[in-house]
Amino acid sequence: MSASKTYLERSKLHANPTAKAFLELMERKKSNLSVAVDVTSKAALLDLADKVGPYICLLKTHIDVVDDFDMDLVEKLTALAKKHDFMIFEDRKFADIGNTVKLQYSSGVYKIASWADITNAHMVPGEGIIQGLREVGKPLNRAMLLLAEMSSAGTLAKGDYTEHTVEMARKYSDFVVGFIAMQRYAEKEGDNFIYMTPGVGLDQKSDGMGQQWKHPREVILDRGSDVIIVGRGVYGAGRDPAAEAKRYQEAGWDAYLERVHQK
Ligand code: 5BU
Repeated sequence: MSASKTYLERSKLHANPTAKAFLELMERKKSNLSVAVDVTSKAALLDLADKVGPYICLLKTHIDVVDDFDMDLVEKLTALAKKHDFMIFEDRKFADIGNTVKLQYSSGVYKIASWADITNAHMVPGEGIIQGLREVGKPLNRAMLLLAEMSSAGTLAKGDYTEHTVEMARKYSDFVVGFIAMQRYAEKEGDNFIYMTPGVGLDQKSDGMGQQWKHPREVILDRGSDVIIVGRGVYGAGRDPAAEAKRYQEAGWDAYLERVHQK
């Protein structure tokens, strides 16, 4: 599916209901911005989600960093998702054998499958990880991304590893709807993957701990990704999260418009 097609055109061709709805939502809301809300209290998380909600297509959580997590948080987050029209992506990065990830996805304190529209996994364990997660997620109409590459310096997810990950996504494309990636890959006929890229910032290049930030225009226009994932660029010290989210939304959307009009 060429990068020059609109999100709406691509949504019509998608078989996975969550991916289809997500692509439609992006077009309706004119947003390819996902905000990574890495804060450690329930109140701060809800406050941030409410502030950035109007500008995002996807809220990315690390639910296990919230000190006072409870199911009430999940209820309130899903209510905010309805109010502002966004989806929720739990960036869980599953990385175990199929049987274990099945339990981690469905059970425990977080019961991720019960509320997260999208989650993700590493391919390190092999194909069984997809089979395990798919058993739980497919009946619930959930979607998954595979980590094909990472944004951090020295990442080992590259070359053959990335290529193998793409092959596995093709094999299970009813549930694996895309990638965490740093660029769009060469596509085969029938591919309709959604690419999401973390490590995005308008003002800074690095955090001194291996994170590498790229400009939204580079990510969407030059590298052909579909969604920019932004954390501290939006809510970092001294920033106004709503104003920053609007700024990133505009930067991401302008780059997308330029891309699809470049046919
Ligand atoms: P930042 O504050 O914009 O650097 O936050 C980036 C978020 O994306 C953070 O939640 C990371 O866990 C997440 N991330 C990443 O930075 N790089 C990756 O390769 C992957 C996820 Br996968």
